[in-house]
Amino acid sequence: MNQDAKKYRFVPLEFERLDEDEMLHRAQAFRRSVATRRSVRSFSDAPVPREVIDECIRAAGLAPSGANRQPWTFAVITDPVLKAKVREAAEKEERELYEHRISDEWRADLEPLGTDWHKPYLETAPALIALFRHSYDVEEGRRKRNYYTQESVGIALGFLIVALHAAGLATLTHTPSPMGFLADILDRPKNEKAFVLLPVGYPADGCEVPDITRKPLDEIRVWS
Ligand code: IYR
Repeated sequence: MNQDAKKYRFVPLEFERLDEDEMLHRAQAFRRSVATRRSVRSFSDAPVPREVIDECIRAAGLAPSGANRQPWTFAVITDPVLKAKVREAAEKEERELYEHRISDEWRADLEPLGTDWHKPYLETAPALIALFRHSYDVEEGRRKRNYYTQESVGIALGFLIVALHAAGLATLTHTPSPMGFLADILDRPKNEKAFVLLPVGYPADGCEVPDITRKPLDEIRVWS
């Protein structure tokens, strides 16, 4: 299989070697920028420019992926009718989750964040990005394998969240559970599995977020 696959042409890497002061400066600037990113659950209904979202998806599409298979689809939903359908289906699953499926430990862990099954932001946010993972692809009628799809799509999601934040937009990393309804509503092919649903927009006026802390470096990093 794949005996006729051509090797890539190799080209010089575009790479700028920075001096160490500049490296630290840029690392600090990036860290300060991502430090202001928060998961938002209260959105304004103000529309967001399509080209900004497209540009951020372009950035997400630059993420590394197993064998460069790029096993992802970013489905952007702005149609109010579709958003209402998504909300209805998500709330149905989430109600079931919160009322029956959730373990006591999980419920206790979510309690301080104050989340529940109500997901009004799925209609309020001007755009929802449903990210689909291609467990495989179909090429010329044949099933083509993808590799490390969870890792690849997870990295692309990270790029996307950071790109949207850099563009001045807020997101929520929402994982309705289970989320098979997204593929149904959006009519995605069978090889695509919903990975995450990302409401995107501006925070509502007076939006509040929990005053969480992040683990200090000493707790998350070991050198050897
Ligand atoms: N999917 C649910 C529950 C939930 C789970 C985790 I882990 C969170 O960090 C937040 C919520 C929901 O979206 O409410």
